[in-house]
Amino acid sequence: MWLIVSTLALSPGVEAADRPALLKDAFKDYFAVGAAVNRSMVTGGAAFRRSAEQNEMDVALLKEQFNQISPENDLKWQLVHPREGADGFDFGPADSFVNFGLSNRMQIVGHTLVWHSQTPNWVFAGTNPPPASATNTTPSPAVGAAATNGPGLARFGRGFGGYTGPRASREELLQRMRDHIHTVVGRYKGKIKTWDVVNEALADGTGTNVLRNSLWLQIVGPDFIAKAFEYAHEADPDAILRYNDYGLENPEKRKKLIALIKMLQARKAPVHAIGSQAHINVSTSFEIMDQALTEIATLGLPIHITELDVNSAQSGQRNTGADIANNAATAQGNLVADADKKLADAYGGIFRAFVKHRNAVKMVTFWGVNDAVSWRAQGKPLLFDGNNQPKPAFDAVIAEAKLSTSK
Ligand code: 9MR
Repeated sequence: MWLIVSTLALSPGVEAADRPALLKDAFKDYFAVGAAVNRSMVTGGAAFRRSAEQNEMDVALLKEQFNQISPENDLKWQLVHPREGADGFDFGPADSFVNFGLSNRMQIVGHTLVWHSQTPNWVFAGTNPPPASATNTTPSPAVGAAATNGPGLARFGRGFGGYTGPRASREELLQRMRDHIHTVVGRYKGKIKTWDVVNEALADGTGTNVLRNSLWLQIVGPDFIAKAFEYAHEADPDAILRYNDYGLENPEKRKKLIALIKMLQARKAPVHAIGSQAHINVSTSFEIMDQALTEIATLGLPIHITELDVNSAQSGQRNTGADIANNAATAQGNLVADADKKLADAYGGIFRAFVKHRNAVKMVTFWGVNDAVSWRAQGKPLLFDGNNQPKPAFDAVIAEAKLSTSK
């Protein structure tokens, strides 16, 4: 049992070479190594797919291996600010998350302030008639459930979140955004030191649109992104503010990222780091990640790998140009042949790239602690299995830290 082995590691008689490695120690000279946590991990008790005992083991693994945490859902607008008005906030779970990080001396990341998804309808509602093109009536996906893209959403991704009614004006929406950001960032000032300010604003695919067609874009216009960064900077001038997106291993999407960030930099928007989610699959090689990091690093900002997982399900070997929201559903069915080995090779390669780019890569966060709690559990995308046993991919990752120190 992994946790028993690691308790042994603390006994004086055990030789250093026999001690199991810890991710946070192995990479301590390069970057923080974190994990996304679900609500039960910070409040205790049973969780989605986990008994209370399993959850306790997950928490033990988290404390042992990781020195940074991100909340998988509890700081998203829909959860922290479900209703309009000063009484519209539900801070309980987010407070537990932050307190957990503080008591365990972990770096705490806030995810996420402005997103097209998991944002309640009231945010966009007002008295202006919607344009005739706003025909979608599919509701937002339930939190905790696999994210799916209903047929009515296919045209716009989940950008419309189901809301097709009369809309707020630009000024009203900006005011709501500012209030939200000031209240949430202000509450955790000095505690949450890094924020995903805007999440997934880039368009997918090879089209010429840089930005996703969301209600934020339609109602406010493209400067909703710069405004969000300005408000967050006002609320906590010391916080590291990230722009976060997925699919940046894909050259087409990366071009859009670079265009967007240059535009924000030209406007002197306070963007301090690039968050690259890295929801990738087993064919992502050292070369692909090296190229991505080389190009992103030209922006001159630190790079944080924010939601790392490597899907091993056959049907999940998605086209990296697709909307990530579709991907939980495709992480189904059989794993690729030699899945453990392919996963280990992929993880080895991408960590070699992270270490190579250590001057830029300052944080690596896995999107979950083990396969059982992953949003795409069937793709077995993480370093620990559902019993918290390290997989061959764990050894491959640790080997990259050792290789780099022996050079
Ligand atoms: O892992 C999260 C899952 O529990 C939620 O149901 C889902 C809802 O959209 O969001 C997942 O996390 C997403 C993250 O917030 C942003 N990038 C993509 C992640 C996976 O969908």
